[in-house]
This record gives sequence, structure tokens and C-alpha cells, in this order.
Amino acid sequence: MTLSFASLTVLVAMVALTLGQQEGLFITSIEVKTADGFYSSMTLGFIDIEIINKDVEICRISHLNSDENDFTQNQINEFDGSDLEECRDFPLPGNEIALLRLIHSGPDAWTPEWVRVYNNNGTFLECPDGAEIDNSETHDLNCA
Ligand SMILES: [Ca+2]
Repeated sequence: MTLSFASLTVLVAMVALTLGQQEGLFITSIEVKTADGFYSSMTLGFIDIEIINKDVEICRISHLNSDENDFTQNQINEFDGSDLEECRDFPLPGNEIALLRLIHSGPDAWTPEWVRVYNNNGTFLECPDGAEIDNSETHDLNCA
């Protein structure tokens, strides 16, 4: 079989595009779901998020907050743009998160059901939780 130069060029371009889609990924938004339980909501506490990618680079969001009323029982909150602080456009090579850490501060506990991290391809990694976080506790979540 002989490949024409044109078809070879197309093939190389397709491979490069596919690799580029995996290599050029970065965070565009984060969603959190608060569990469906009477004590799941949080109004007085704060949540920081640290994300470590597979190159062991770290970004941090201090006091996660959107324009909406966040961390309400059985609700999903979305954080994007400047809400994401250091994690805005943070690279996710291979679409992998080595670790996502939640850090609580303040007096009011929160129970997250999951965290989802969206990339510029429009897909997301989901990091399941389900346990209450309070005081100065941290939760180390795996995302897939
Ligand atoms: Ca808010």
C-alpha cells in the first residue's frame, strides 16, 4: 500500500490533533454537589480546594464562593472564571488529577456528595465524597 502525500499529511494532522486534545487540557469550571441531608448545608464555614495534577503542580482556591447561595442541601453549585483563582485554566495533562483536597475552616460543617472538575474539552472528572467535613479537617479525594 502506498500512502499519498496528501493522505499522510491528513493522518499526521489527525494524530497531532488527538495528542493536542489530551495535552492541552485545562480547568474551565468546577461543580460541587451538597448531599441531601438536613445537616449537609453550610452557611458559616469555608472550603478551600487544592488540585494536584500528574506533573505534581498545585493550584489552590481559597474560600470557594460563587455569586449564588452556595453549599445548600441537595443543590449543585458551579464555579468558573475568577471564582477559580489559581485553578482557572490550570493544566490537566492527560486529563488526570493526582489528588483533590478539600480543606474546611470556620464553625459550620458541610457534607459534599461530589466535586466535578470540567476541562476545555467539555468533559469532567468526578471526585466522590459523601462524608461530613468540619473544623480544620481535610478530605483527600480521588477523581476519575
Ligand atoms: Ca456565594
